[in-house]
Amino acid sequence: MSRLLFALAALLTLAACGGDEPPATPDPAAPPQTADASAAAPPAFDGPPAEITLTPVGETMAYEQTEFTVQPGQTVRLTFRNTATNATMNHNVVVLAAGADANAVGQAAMEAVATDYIPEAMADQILAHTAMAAPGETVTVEFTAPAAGDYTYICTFPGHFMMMKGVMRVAAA
Ligand SMILES: [Cu+2]
Repeated sequence: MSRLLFALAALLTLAACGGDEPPATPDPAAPPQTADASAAAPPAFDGPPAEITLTPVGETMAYEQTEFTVQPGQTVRLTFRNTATNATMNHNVVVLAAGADANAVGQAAMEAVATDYIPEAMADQILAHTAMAAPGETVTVEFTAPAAGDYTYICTFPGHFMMMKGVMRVAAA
């Protein structure tokens, strides 16, 4: 009996080890990691998340809230309620990394139709982004606030970024 159990155990071990999982090697096709914020990682934050809600100004290409403040390392729940009714007024919120070139990201986004106007080649310049919200839709993204500083956010729907922007201020309370 014990011999049978031993054989069974050996078989199971073999099965477990003999899987065709390839060794973990970095996948060259994997998308680049977002936010090169590792250089300035925020300190651990011990507190409730920041609940931030943005809306557009009527049927225009502008955010009602052009700035908000969160704390370094704080969890940010960023919600965008697209209160527009004009069918052409799609919007999103794209929070840019420190030192990102908002114009370059906005320009590249215009070509990024397949990825909902998020330019994947510029992922290292994007901290976080919501999905694109059609009029009447609400979208949310959750992320960790980076180190203290000012971070621009823009809407990357084609043509909007020059007008539709704001600043996320990260500062210790
Ligand atoms: Cu927009």
